[in-house]
Amino acid sequence: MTKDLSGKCKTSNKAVLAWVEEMAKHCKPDCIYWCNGSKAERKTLTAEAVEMGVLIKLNQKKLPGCYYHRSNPNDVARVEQSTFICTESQEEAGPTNNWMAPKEMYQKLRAYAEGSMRGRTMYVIPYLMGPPGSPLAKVGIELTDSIYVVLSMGTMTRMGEIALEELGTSDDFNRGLHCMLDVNPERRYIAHFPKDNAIISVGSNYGGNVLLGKKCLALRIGSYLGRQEGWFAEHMLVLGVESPAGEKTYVAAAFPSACGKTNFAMMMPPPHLKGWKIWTIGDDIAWMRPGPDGRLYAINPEAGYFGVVPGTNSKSNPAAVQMISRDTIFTNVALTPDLDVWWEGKDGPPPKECLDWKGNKWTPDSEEKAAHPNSRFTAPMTNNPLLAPEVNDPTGVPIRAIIFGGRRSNTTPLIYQAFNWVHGVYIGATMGSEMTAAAVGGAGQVRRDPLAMLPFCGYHMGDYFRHWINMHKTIKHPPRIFHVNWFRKDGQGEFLWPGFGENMRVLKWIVDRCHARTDAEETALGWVPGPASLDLTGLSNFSPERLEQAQAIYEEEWRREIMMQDELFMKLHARLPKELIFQRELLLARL
Ligand code: GTP
Ligand code: SPV
Ligand code: MN
Repeated sequence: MTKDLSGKCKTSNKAVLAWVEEMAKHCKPDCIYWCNGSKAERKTLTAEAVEMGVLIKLNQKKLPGCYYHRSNPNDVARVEQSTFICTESQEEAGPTNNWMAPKEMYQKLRAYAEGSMRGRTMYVIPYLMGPPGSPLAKVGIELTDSIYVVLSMGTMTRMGEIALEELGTSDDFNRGLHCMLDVNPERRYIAHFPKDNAIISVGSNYGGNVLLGKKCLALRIGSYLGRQEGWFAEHMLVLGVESPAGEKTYVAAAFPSACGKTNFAMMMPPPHLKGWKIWTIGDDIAWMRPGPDGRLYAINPEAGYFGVVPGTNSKSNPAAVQMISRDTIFTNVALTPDLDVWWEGKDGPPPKECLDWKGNKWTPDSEEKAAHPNSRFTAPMTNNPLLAPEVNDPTGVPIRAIIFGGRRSNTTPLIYQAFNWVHGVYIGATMGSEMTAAAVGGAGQVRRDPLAMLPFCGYHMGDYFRHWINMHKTIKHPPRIFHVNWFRKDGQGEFLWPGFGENMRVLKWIVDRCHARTDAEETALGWVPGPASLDLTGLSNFSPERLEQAQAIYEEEWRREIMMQDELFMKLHARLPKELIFQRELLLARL
């Protein structure tokens, strides 16, 4: 068992010490380990995780620094039905969130947590979200009995002493408690207490349920604080586009879970546009606030990527292939006999035989998938060959365009631009998308996912729309707003648009629009590229007719779409900004 657990407390912060002591008394671990975030510590803890069987060491010749993890098969994705926002009133959490009174939830979860770390180690993880010294950065402390969480948080955040240094003597830190319990869906709760800046997660050991800096702090608690303090916490990638002339334009994009953020943030332009270059700031979360010059500035609060593995190959995402070839934890992919990893959509042929994500023997004849559709890599951002140097800039980067997008096999065109800010907020608020494996249940069904924040907004969705409309007044030079859909299909069920690196062509039009140097035509939905302004040079098997199909707006489909949007609007009725209802009427009038 535990060999070297000498992690000593390196803080004299009274609030931290008192809280850790209180939680330790309650959870009753055998020992407490304070993470310092050093390389030596990572080495020791990794070796310990291997010894415990939590990780398998992969083939170090092929995959230096890489490890393999299998989660409990009942615990493979976020569980939205177990996620709660515990505000004083249910009204404050709104109709799109599960709610329980804070007192009741504290009581329930404290009972689960009591004594639950007997015989186990409680790890104290101080972590910093955002570049050190950034006015947008925040400190959290996660207490966990999962060594997998420790190692993951070490990659996903700036973990250890750096966070305690940033905190100093302040008591302003997020208090996060994670207890694995027996990893039983019946006792699985991810509970947020926005007023206390606190999170309790029990009964899971997977991704967004337990890496508390990510969805819980950076999005749910973050969005709650952002509304109070005048900033945005969003489910958005952030990237920089460098033109052949060296001009850099920063763009943020909100696509729902498993709808293409990581791929877009790490895009490799096609040969025809090879003078253009993409720089990644972040692939999942953006914290944005107006700067003194009237522009909207964004930081990436994270330090790593927890990305979808299936479909990753040297054609779809060459930068990711390079990034995950070292220092990466693979969760729920397939394991080959030579301790390499495999997944559906990887380069090369499938292995003749391997173990699937559950550890069962798998061959190409097997009916089931070898890798779970929500299998993930956990890789440090410093491995990304496209990492923007600005990622550590405490002031962030000025955003020129915001792109919304969903996964829709019909109805929604490849690209259109909002007429103005409020129209853009309407487009974001009414976003629809087919559900994916990133959350348990409902895969393939279209649902409303406003600004890709349905599972992540820590308060009433109507108030969230209001916040977006109001913020316009504080941003003198607001970003232009766009909507994309990479996933529209033709009559044969094939994607109309080639996607991935070819998305650069759409992004180039967006950037050119921001700099007012390309034309557009007005449609009922918004501005679309003029006849020759979307550059299709060198795109094989893609006729102008196919583009027409990808851009088509069918009145019948849109009338149905607006009816579907009404379901969400009716739910939010009491707090729905009137501006959005006017936008709906204007759209109907234009159709
Ligand atoms: P989360 O981490 O869950 O928030 O997801 P994400 O938005 O970062 O999604 P990601 O980039 O990992 O993509 C998810 C899935 O969409 C993968 O299976 C990709 O292969 C697929 N995908 C991404 N971009 C495109 C595209 O342009 N076209 C098509 N057809 N598929 C895409
Ligand atoms: C998502 O579901 O949007 C993710 C993965 O980014 S998780 O961290 O599990 O939420
Ligand atoms: Mn995400």
